[in-house]
Parts: sequence; C-alpha cells; structure tokens
Amino acid sequence: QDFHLQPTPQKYVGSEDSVSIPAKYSLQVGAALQGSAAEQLVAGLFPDAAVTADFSVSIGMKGDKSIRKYAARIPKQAEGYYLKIDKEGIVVAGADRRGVFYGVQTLVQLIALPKLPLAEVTDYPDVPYRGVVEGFYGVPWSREARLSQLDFYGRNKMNIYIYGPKDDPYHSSPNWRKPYPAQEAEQLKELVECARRNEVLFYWAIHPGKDIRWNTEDRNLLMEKFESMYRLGIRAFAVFFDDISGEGTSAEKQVELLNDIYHNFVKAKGDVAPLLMCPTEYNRLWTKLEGGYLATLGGKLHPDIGILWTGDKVVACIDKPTMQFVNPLLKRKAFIWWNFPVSDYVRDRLLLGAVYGNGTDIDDDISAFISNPMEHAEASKIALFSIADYAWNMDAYKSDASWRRAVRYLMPGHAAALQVFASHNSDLGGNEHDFRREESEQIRPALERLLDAYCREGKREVAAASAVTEECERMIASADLLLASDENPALIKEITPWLMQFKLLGEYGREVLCMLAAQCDGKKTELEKAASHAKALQVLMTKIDATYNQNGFQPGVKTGSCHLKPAFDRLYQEVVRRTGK
Ligand code: LOG
Repeated sequence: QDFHLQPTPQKYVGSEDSVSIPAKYSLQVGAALQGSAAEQLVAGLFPDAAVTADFSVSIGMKGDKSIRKYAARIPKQAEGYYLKIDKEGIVVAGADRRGVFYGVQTLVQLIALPKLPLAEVTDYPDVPYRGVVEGFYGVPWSREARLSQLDFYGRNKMNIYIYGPKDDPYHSSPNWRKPYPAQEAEQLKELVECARRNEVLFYWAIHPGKDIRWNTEDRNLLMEKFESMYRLGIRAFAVFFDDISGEGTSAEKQVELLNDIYHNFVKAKGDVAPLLMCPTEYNRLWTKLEGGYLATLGGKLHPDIGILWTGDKVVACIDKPTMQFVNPLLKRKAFIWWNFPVSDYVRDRLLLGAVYGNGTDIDDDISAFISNPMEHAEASKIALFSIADYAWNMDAYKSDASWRRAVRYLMPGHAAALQVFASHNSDLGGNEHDFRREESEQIRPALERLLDAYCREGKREVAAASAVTEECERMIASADLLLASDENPALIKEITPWLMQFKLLGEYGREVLCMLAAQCDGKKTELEKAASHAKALQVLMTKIDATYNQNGFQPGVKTGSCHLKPAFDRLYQEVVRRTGK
C-alpha cells in the first residue's frame, strides 16, 4: 500500500506484512501520562481495553514501566519517539510527553490505512519550535478557524501557536492596557484548552510599542494585562515591537522591560514558558548596525529570551547566510518568523503554492521556524502542511511532493481540482517586498510556444494550442467541482471569489484560443462570435475584481495573474491587431 507519513519521519522501517488489531487487546498507559493529550488520544483509539489479552498496546515515556523494555530505543532528542507495531502488539515510547503524543499521532495515521503495517518508527523533530504566528494585518481568524488550526497543528506535529493578530485591539495600541471583554476572554480560554489537547504551546503576544511610555504606570499595566491572561490559562508570553516608530523603539528600554518581565513574571510564576520578543529591527534590511540596536539586545537581553527574526528582508527565504549574519548579533539562535504565506500586502491574491526556498542545512542554526499565514485560515493550511514537514525533517523535505500531499490532505475527494487551482494561484505579483513565487509552471512552456508562434509569425502552434485549451477546460471543470463541493466548506468559503474568477479566466482563455484558430483559418463569423464572448468575459472578470474582496489595501480578486492572464490578454490583442480591428 502506498502512503506517506506526515510530517516525514526521520526513520521508518516497514514491512509488507500487516496486522489487524484484534477485538480483545490490553492497554497500558504510563502513569506520568495521566490526563495528558497523548492519553486522551489513545483512549479514543482504543476504547475497549481488556485487562489481559494476547495483543497489547503500551504507551509511555522515558522512565515509565509500561515501556521499560524499549527505553534504549527512544531517540534522545526532545519530542522524539519510538513506535513499534508487530503481531504481538503496539508500543509507543516517547522521550517526553510531547514525544509520546507525536508517536500516537503517527499511529493514528497508520491505523487509518487499509492495513496496519508491521513497522518501526524512530522519529524526532529537526527544529525545536515549529508552528504559526497569527501575526498578520487584516481580519483576525475566527474562533472556529483557530480551533481547527490547533487540531491541524497537533496532527502535523507543530508545537507552537503565537496569538498576535495586528488588528485585535486588545493586542495592540492603545487597548493592550485593557483586559479582554468577557466573551473574548472565554474564547481565549477555550483556545488554550484546545491547544493543550494538541500539545501546542499557546503564546499570547502583546504589541505595546506604538504608544508605550517607559514609566511605572505602563509597566504595571502591562504586567496586569499579563496577569489577566495568566488567569485565562495562558502560560507563554511574547512582546512584539515590530512596525513601530518613536519612543517605543529604544533597545535599552525594551531590554529593561523584557528582563523585568522575565524576572518578575516568568520566573516568579515558575510555570511559564520561555519569553519571546519581536525586535523593531527584525530583518537585515531594516538593521542599522551603527545604531547598535541588535547589539544591545544580543548583549543585554537575558539569554533565555527568544528573539524573532524574519530574515534578510521582511519577506524572505531563510538560508545559511541569513543565520550567519544574525545569530552572532543576537548571541543566540534566532527564532524564525517566516512571512509566508501571509498575504496582507497582496490581499487580492491567494498564496497556495509550494513551500520552497529555505535552506535545508539550517536546523542547527535556528531555535524555531514559525509561519505567519494568510487571513484565510483554511487556505493557509496548504503552506502550513509543508512548513510542518520541512521543519520536522529538512533533509527529507521534497517541496513539490509535500505540496501535493498538502492539497490531498485538505480535499482528498477533490485533490486534482484543488491542485489545478493551487498551481495557478501562487505568485504575489509585483510587491513592496519583491517576493515572488512560481506559478503555472506546468503549462508555461506550451503558453510560451503558443505566444511565440502567433505573435511573431501569425501561426497557430497546434500542439501548444491544444495543451492550453485542455488546461482551460481543466480550470473550468475544477472551479465547478470545487464550488459545488461540500467536502471542505471552510476552504471553499474563503476562496469562492477566486474560484469564480478562475472559472471565467478558463472560459476566457478557451475563447481566445477559438479566436486565434478562427483568425488563422480565415473564419470570419466564428472569429466575431468568439471575440464578442471573450470581450464579455473580460467585463465579467473586471466586475468580480471590483465587487468581491473590497478591502482598503489591495481590493479585488486576481488569479492566474503571473502567466495565464497576461498570455490570454496578449493573444486577444494580437488577434485583434492581425484582424485589423
Ligand atoms: C509585520 C507583520 C506582517 C508582515 C507582512 C513582522 C515581524 N511584522 O512589515 O505583522 O504580517 O510584515 O506584511 C510586518 O513581520 N511588517
């Protein structure tokens, strides 16, 4: 049977042979796992355990009696696990609590297969923290979206979520000083509980720098806010100083505040995770070495405080040189905040493309790899799935294969249609960060041949024309299949305007090719018919662009904008030019 565990494990040794779990089995769960997420997951998988049976399921972490025999096989890496399935039973032995949970998550994937293979998995993550920072501008994710995300992180072995949506008034200025109203507070509590069930560390971030005054009053208000968040169950905190100007940007003052929080809040509580901070100079382009900002952080910020870093620019891929620049300055391994697939500076686009461009040799240079996603939560999972895969096992990471698995994961029943849509919705177009992504790669050669032959010689390259027509047919059918599907309603809701636009673009491309054929064959009536339809489709696309997603930044709905739309427009104009109209 064909399957791929997600994220790709470090070591999987399987056999063709399989076992079916008998009706009667015993279950031993290590004492230290009482009440843990792993125990809850296991209880759901094995609800009817007997006291003794020939088939035994043993779950435990290092030191537990239940898995003592396997202690030596547990990887020494944090969050590692050893999983064994044979004819006698199943063993999951974790290096720690989260390791056990991840072992059970792997078991969940294996049990879902038609046959449970006999296998041994020895597995652990490459990067200590893997996850998401909800750190974009725009409409913050809904309660439902966040709950679904946290489950998704658990399944994909991501262990951190940082709550920091720029447009939550209680995260940023001036309301960072105030506690959340009752209803929002309740929802945060619920999220914290959901994160716990998924072994996700729930960080709550504050963004006070736009109007903070460096006095005792604001210091106390910040501490009180953290206290109120602590009372909601939050046990991990971050302070963001990005995108501010003025007094708030002082490195000395930021360090003073953070060290104060570290000693008098984090350490004083005793059960709070390592403090994180996002600096004002959070990327190389914005770093003024002569100002000494980063040197001050590096030298004076308590070494246990993590520092976020987006790379060489606000939006950039991360590689060895990125890390060689920043780590010596910060005097610690930077905590990578990757600004992908965030789309708050290109809001008329969907970024559904493959995750590629990051070095696969940086696992020892980073303390974390977390992604800032799109305001479209469900659509962001395409990228997040691959980011989880990459950060877990960099050596094994295969961008294209991971992307296809991500698409299949989101809509297994419509994977082909979603893949067509995703492959034409990935580039950002020209943007302030000069960050671009490949788009429409498969059809590009045919598009180019078609354009070249027609624009230069007025010839219709038959093979290319039919390849492009077929792609247009696929676009139209994919859009319809997805729009009509109820397989993943949250996703379809987010992408509906783009699906509508995508269908029109397919119809437009098809009609433009009809125009081209008619022009080449000298069929005047057909040419006129096709041209008037193509023109109508242009009008409809403009209307969608002016009607949906009307945000105040980059309003509109762009699709296939990197290669398809420009090629169709160019061909349309060329037919018109050659017709002499
Ligand atoms: C913001 C972030 C925003 C992102 C992309 C950081 C650290 N801060 O330029 O909130 O989503 O860029 O637009 C940022 O990246 N500022």
